[in-house]
Amino acid sequence: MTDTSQLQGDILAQIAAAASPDALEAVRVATMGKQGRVTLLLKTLGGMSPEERSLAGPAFNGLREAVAAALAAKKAALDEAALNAKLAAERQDMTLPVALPPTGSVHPVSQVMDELAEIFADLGFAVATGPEIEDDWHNFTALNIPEHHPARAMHDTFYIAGQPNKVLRTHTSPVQIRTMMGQKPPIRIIAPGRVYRSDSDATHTPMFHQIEGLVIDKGITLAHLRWTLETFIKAFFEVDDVALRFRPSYFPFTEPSVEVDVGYSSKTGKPAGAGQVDKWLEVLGSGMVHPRVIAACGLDPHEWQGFAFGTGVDRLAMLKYGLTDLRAFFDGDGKWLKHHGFSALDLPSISAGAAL
Ligand code: 2NM
Repeated sequence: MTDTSQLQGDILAQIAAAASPDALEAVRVATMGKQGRVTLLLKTLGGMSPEERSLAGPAFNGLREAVAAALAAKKAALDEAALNAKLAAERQDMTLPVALPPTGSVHPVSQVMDELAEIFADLGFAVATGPEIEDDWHNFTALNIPEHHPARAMHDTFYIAGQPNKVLRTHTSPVQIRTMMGQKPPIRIIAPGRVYRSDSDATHTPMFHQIEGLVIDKGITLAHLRWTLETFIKAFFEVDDVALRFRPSYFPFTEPSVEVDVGYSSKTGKPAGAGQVDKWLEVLGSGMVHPRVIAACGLDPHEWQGFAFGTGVDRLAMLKYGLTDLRAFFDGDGKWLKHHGFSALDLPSISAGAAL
């Protein structure tokens, strides 16, 4: 009897001293586990005489119940302490200010690319893309620029060391070639992207951005080209009227070729209708796709005709947003972007209800 109450006091003291769930579990195994002191004690009942058992039985069972109750109570206390500690550690200061808005911004080139994609999407043009490392055939030959043609030298081409037939594309026209070869007309696409020319000064960078457009269908004429470009210029610069000047020019891949000047008003700093024009800016190159180019793509030029045009995205961005220094395009200067009103959260759009 005395032994049992001494053992109970001993075990309850160990339970009380257990400072962690692990320590408490160790006490439980040492007492109530298969080889635990209480378990082994209960097993001795089997070898006792009925008289001994009638005395020891209630005492041992009382011990077992007291130990089990103490273990359960201590476990509950330790669990609650652990939860309280976790809650205290995870406490949030609800008086802190909300997260700051992003401080970066959309780059003018990206903004203009998105605006162009939106304008031409409204006109039914899909966006097409292609590789920036091109083969000689797609970049030149298919565009009616054969080997040794002076236009190859004119393009200041970057070649790839050890790969005589590969170039960094000098324009996005190879995307048009790939499109004409890969899908049946009618075709209406724009091809925006990076292009590369070995040319670097105050107004030229070795990488710049172009967007070219292509329409291939039956009975396409210069009139369709003119309407499309006029509609595009009005939407892009957000003006109701614009004077366009078509000057005869030369590109190997178009015939006839025309350079397109946009009438500008110095007063508004925007394109303007004939009455307000006091200077002309060259903005686009274009023309009717050369029959040899159409044939090179496997189409019958007697059945299919089309127009194409191309322009520099960097230059369009400078004109629209009044940016004067091309070098700033490469600086990643947040203050410059902010100064010119570019924001992180702006959704590029044709905005201002630009009339299409
Ligand atoms: C320009 C100017 C004129 C042009 C032509 C073609 C193709 F693939 F259809 F022949 N793509 N782009 C083109 C025509 C590009 O950029 C100043």
